[in-house]
Amino acid sequence: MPEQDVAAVKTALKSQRIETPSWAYGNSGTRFKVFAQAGVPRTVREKLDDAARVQRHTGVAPVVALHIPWDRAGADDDFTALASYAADKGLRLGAVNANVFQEDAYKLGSVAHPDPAVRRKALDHLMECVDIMDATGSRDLKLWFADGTNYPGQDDIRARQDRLAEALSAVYERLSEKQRLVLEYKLFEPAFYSTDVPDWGTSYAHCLKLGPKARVCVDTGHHAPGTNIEFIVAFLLREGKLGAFDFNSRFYADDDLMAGAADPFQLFRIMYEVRAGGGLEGTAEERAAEGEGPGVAFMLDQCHNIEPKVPAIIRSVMNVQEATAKALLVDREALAAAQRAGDVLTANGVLMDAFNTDVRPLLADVREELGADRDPMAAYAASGWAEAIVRERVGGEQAGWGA
Ligand code: PSV
Ligand code: MN
Ligand code: MN
Repeated sequence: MPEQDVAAVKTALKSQRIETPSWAYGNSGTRFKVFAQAGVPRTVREKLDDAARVQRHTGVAPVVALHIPWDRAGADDDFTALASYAADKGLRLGAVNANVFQEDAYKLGSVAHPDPAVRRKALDHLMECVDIMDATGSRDLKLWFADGTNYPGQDDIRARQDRLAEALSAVYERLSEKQRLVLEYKLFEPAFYSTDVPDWGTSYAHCLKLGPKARVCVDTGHHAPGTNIEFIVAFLLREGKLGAFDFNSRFYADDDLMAGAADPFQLFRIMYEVRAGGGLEGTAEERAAEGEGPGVAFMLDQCHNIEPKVPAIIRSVMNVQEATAKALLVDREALAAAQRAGDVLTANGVLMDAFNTDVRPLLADVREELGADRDPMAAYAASGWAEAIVRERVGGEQAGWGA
């Protein structure tokens, strides 16, 4: 590859920002069991301390997404102070995730609930999340609704869409010009018969009606098996409606495993469509600013139930970087020529050549040039952090789902 091309690939890799989820630092589990791990953060600040380690070793993960109320606890309720704490650690606070799925009131839904009092309560929470964004300087409000029904006839599917649209439009109006909402979809779970935002088409249709500040969030674990996620990505980017990713891996359903663990080839295909759609162009600052370019947020949304959390997050960041590097290595001119000529095998070969390239040395150089570590996993293991947090984080209650 010509030297100037390598330089351009490196520049793009250096400007990528991978946002880590505060909840991935805390304890999590399946509905069968949460296995608590020693050294897990007890406060939001301790989650940020762990995130700062991920950033220190990788150099591309300075943003941390919050989940409310999981990250609303005692002293950390002052989100302006929390944002300065993050800044002191070289971090900034990212997407604010609303949570209208863990209270008894939400048994039959939140914003689509048949009872207006429950809908009001859910909307109040969404509004509160925007207040928090004002304090943290966050751009994105991430909305995922567990709303749906378990049995045919349980509720009116159309009426639920009307209620959903009403709430979305109210919160959309509350956003400032610099803020956005990203609407996440998921095929099923916890609702097993109908889900109110089950797929990208439903999310897209709502976002289109709402306006330019509303975009779709693609969680890679939220589709039916065999879904061509890269097609969805290509389509949404073309329409200017791709707002964010929740990256994770799945073998079966919403497994929330480390991004790139189950299917690195799929992650590469997704990142190639992001690149082709202009999602990697510009500086990190330009991409973070509303209205500038495609503005896609690369977030992780995963849970580390059986593996140590901080290195699992480091590994996930590296996996996203590797997929991105391979996507950037695709020889687009050769690909376009083969496509024009209808040369199926050559076109496919161009993509496979990039996918089969070992990009680890290139990424090691990128990290070194960023002042991070060539081998983040080894550097973390040697840092003593894992042992220190086990020693020091004693007493108190560990953070986890619902805490
Ligand atoms: C729902 O499955 C989801 O993907 C949403 O993004 C939630 O906010 C998150 O998981 C909770 O872990
Ligand atoms: Mn998600
Ligand atoms: Mn999920």
